[in-house]
Amino acid sequence: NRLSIPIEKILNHQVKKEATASQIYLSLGAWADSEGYAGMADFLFRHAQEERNHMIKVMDYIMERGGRVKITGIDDPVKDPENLQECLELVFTHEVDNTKAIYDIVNLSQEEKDWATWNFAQWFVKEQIEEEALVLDLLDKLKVAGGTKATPESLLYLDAQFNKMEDEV
Ligand code: OFO
Repeated sequence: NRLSIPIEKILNHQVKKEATASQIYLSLGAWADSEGYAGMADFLFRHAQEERNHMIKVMDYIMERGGRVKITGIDDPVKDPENLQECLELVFTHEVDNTKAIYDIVNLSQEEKDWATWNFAQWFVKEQIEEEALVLDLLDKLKVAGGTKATPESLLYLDAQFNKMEDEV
């Protein structure tokens, strides 16, 4: 059976959200690079690509179910952070917001008894657990290094660690 109108709409909304996420990571990556955090910039740019892959995953699913993908404009990304702490907090807030959007898809698919979409959304439910945990881990590392009071030496060390962060899907 084809996607219902409300499910098609919420999935297209998610296509835009993933594109916006990619834009946010690009923007924060550009900020990190300009501040000299090459490792962090590299991590954020790689993650921007990951968000784009998420967008395409949702698009593929819409098309597979006989729906119509609608590509819209993307909102402006967040404004530049003041420091690394704020940068990571912005990323975390964004991921929490995305988790809510995924839960909205799960709820709607349950209401509509669209179990294929419900099942599809579970991949994202799991992904969000990983993404939130990853950012919390980065925030923890920064906290150990002294947070906003971290010395340049510890920030340099930390930045090198970010560069080594594993890529995901
Ligand atoms: Fe950051 O995750 Fe997409 O969905």
